[in-house]
Amino acid sequence: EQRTPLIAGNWKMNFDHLQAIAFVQKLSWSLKDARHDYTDVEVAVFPPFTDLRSVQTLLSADKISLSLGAQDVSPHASGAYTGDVSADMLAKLDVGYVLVGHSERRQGHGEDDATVGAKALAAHRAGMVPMICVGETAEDLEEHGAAAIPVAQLTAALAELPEDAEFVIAYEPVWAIGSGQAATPEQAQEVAKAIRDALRELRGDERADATRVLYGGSVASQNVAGFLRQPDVDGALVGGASLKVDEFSRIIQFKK
Ligand code: G2H
Repeated sequence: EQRTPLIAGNWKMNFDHLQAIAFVQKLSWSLKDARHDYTDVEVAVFPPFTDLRSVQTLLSADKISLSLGAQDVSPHASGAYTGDVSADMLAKLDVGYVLVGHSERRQGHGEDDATVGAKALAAHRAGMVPMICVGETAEDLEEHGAAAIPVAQLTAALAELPEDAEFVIAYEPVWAIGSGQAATPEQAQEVAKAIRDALRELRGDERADATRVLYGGSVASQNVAGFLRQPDVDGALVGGASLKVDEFSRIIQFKK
């Protein structure tokens, strides 16, 4: 198993483009310092749409080895979809990853599994890697246990994607998001393993072994290593703690 750990910062609706530039500039200094020991960790940021062009320009001008992600994408290719942003528009900005199915989209914007799958497909077609977010609510947990809903959400999304499509999975228990109450490393491992087992069934061993499964939900510098130590957890999707440059710098320098 040779999965490069991925630490992704989901900024959500924070930072205008000037703040974004200042943040990435500062982050790049600590990336350069830290990189000597951590060449095998991929770090990504997911800024709001309006910041992407500025961040892209900075990354390419300063040769900063930070991956770029978008928080959403239109399922449609182009046309009369007021307010939507297409996958091609994102791909042209060197966006490598697109979040799909984040619980804040599922819950706050009524996105169902079909929409999530269509968005994942749009990202894939444009040459980007969808980061498929799955997770159970507190009620789901009580009713179905931890793994059933995430696995069902994953299965539905993958039904829309071609067999050979690459993707990343972010397991984010809804009860752990922004609550300060993260899952335990053991809970994260249990579901990450169930997800990988499902991937084996759905896509075969090679894809299952190559696919990164991240944990998200109140990740911070104090708890990140515990998650990364788990055999089936390959990184973290970080929200609130990715907005403070010192804290995010400590997170990306996690020691196993
Ligand atoms: C979950 C996570 C990042 P936070 O939404 O996607 O946010 O770390 O603030 O719980």
